[in-house]
Amino acid sequence: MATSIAYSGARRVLAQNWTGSSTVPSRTLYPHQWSWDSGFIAIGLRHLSPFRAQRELETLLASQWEDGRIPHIVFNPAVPLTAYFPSPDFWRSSTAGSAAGAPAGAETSGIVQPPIHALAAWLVHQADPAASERRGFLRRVYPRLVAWQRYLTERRDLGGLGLASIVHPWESGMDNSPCWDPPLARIEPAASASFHRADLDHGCPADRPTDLDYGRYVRLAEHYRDQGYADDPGRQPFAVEDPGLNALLIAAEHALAEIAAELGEDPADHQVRAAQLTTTLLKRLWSPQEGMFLCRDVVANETIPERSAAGLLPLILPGLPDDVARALLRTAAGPRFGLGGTTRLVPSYDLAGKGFDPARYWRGPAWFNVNWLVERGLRRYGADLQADALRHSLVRSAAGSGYAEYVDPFTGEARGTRDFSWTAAVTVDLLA
Ligand code: 9WN
Repeated sequence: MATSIAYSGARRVLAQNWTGSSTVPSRTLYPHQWSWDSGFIAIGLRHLSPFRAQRELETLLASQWEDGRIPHIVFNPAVPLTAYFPSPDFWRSSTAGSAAGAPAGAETSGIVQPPIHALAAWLVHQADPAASERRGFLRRVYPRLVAWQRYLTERRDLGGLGLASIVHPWESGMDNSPCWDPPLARIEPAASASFHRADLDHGCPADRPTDLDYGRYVRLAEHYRDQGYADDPGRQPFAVEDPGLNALLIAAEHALAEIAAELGEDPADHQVRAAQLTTTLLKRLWSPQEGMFLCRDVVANETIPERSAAGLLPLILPGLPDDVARALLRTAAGPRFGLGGTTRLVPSYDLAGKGFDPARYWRGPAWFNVNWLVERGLRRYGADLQADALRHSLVRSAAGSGYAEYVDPFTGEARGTRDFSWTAAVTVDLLA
């Protein structure tokens, strides 16, 4: 009974946030289409309507830039500029991004988010292969997904070793993670009077990033925009290799291999790339001392000594060495993340870290998309009992919090906005 209530509640959230061609993360706080949100949303929608799930991804891909990037926001022109900051007049993609091939007929942001999309497309196809084939879904999205991967592996290889770098904290999807504090400390914040934070019209300030963070986000985004969104190595004030984004990049390469094989094409290129990227990820970001992956500051050429849940996400990847997989499972269940012990869900950041805050966004609260990925990772490495317990806790916390954007990792108390789409989507996926 409880699960059927959770399922129908999640279905209601996804229905009310559907705009006709895609889903907003939240009707109030995020009234446009977001890139990695749409990936998670499609993964849930595939159980409710394979057509809507396909449409979700295709709508996003329709605003892909010619250089292959998928922008992190596709703006809805019917929504007033004041509803969300930074708005289209800040990013000016159709003009400032023209050299990078931004579409002329749509307004988007110019930065990106983690590449969950190929995995999402593969899972959407598998939900109803006949419906997918009828619409030629995979055949149409495959070249676009390949171009997206190549943008990340080539244009964003700012460290020169093969991994993709983010050039803005928003690109990690984990905006104010303490991992960004050291590289952000070098950035002169934009004056707070130069912009208006629309997020505070809807969100509680204690749950959101600080004004100082926002000043730095604005400065970095302006800098990138004013260079025409060019990705020249050495010209980015902020460049970080994030294990979360790179884990999804590799998972996407595995998914593309499956898609290629399904289309009768040779999957070898994707398989080789996935294996090479995994080797590089291990060499470059694995910390045997910490028992998890850490971020690397490409500008300062040093490891960032902060532990966030992003460092556990490579658990979703096949082929990790046994000692690495075992250490990741231990770290997840240890005092820093408390899985199966002190926490209900994996927190976004180290419980013992100096920046930990159970309420503030990506500095401690538990997020449902991250926990959905951890659940998959636990299962991949044989920790089925822990995965079952996490699945149960995810569903209970999602429904119990009104499908909150994020929750207190100890109590499950709702934080951020409610009726949040990916919280509902992963609930549907876990219950389907
Ligand atoms: C900036 C939409 C997005 C998520 C991100 C989350 C938050 C935006 C914001 O909301 O970021 O992109 O305005 O705070 O951090 O992961 O994709 O749900």
